[in-house]
Amino acid sequence: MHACWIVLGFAEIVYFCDSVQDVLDPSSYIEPEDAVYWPFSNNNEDAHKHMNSEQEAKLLATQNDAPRITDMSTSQFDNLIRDGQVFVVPNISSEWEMKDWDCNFFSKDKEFRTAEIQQQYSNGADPAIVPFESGWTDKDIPTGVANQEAPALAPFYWGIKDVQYEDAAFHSWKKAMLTRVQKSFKLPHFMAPGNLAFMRRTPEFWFGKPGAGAKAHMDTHVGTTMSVQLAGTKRWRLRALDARRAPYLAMIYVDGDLDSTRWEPHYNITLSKGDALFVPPGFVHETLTVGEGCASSVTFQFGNPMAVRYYRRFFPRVRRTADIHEAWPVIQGWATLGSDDVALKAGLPFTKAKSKARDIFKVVDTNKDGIASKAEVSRLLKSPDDDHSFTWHDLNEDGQVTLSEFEQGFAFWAGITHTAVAETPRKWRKYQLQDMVDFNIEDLPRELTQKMWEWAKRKEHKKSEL
Ligand SMILES: O=C(O)CCC(=O)C(=O)O
Repeated sequence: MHACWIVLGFAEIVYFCDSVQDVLDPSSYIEPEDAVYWPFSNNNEDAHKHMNSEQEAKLLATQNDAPRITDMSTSQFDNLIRDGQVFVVPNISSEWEMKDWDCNFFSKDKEFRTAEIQQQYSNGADPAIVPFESGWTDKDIPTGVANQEAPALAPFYWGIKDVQYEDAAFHSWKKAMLTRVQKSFKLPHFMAPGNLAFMRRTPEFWFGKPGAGAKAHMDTHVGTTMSVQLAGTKRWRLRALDARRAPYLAMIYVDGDLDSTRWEPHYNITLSKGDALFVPPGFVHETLTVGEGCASSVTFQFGNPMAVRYYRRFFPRVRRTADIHEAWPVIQGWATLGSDDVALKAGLPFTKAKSKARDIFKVVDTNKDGIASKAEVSRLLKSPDDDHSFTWHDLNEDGQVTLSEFEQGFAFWAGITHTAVAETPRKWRKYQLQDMVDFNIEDLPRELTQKMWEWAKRKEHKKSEL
């Protein structure tokens, strides 16, 4: 008798069976429950039933915090990131040169004060673009959101990372500014060294007076985001992407759209100076400066490790949510071990895919012992430091990938992809397959995306009635 393992959330469930079961057959696979997987505390709707809106606002402001972890080890960190968990590491910037870079610093600093910053999330108006030294904190530009919980004022953004590229937005940004930013933070001791280069490429700053913040939205970043509070106090509200029953090719979580209805954040986290918040990809987020002073913060992305286990466990919704579509080809690379077979792009039915998996496994298992080791996978991918593919397939996390794990990991990806593509109306299927080469789903005309959105909504509704 074999022991068959599946890992659900943090709970490992062991099945004993005579033959290996299809634990990742898309037709029977159930994604983990959000409230179990992400242990946010305030998930009991009954607790809200008898409250007035003021009481409820108070409750929401104090609950749903994320774990705050002070003695972080590398292995704990890597596991949290691979699982796509939300957490805070306090006091991360105490040894950084930028630790006291508050709004006042930027407006006075000899080098930075002339750099332009851009207003974000303003209410339809052309966003203001002003230098740091302009006294921008005196200006109140409304975001126009009706939702009382949402930020009423527009924040400012300094995307200094873009100075690396030809089309950098402003002449007032200098490469020397980015170099200084790059020298003014340190890689946290628990993060893999390879992340430093990643973080040096991605710094951006956000500023807001009390009441200002980013409207609820989802970014297309494929890696995890780290936001470090340099000054002031900021509230973050977060929600994981929702489960989906239909393939969406139109963005669901467009800037501020969620504010037209009431949305239920999973997390409500307040950051003070020195706190670092880690946000998995595919999370809706909204920010709000609270308290007295102007808030400044710096944000980075990194890719080592990637949130691979989160992507796998929630792949049915990830593959049906266009907002996170940049992850689709990346995940394909992990699941197929970088196969360049173009036909695979559209996935395969689960059973057919298991047989294809056996062919690929023969290539990776060079010593023919029935196990794909980390070294064998790395050799095939020609990438010694990349363990993302291995993590996708190592279902029981024992450090080796058996043939049956590989079959499941591969056929799960292929089966879900196949269904998402097959369920898409024929005339739009190309958008499932061509993305990110010459065109990006996000750039499709608004009328078309509106049709796609309405179609997906109807399809989802019909399925939920079955
Ligand atoms: O830090 C903030 O206030 C906003 C950050 C944000 O929305 C983003 O990085 O996408």
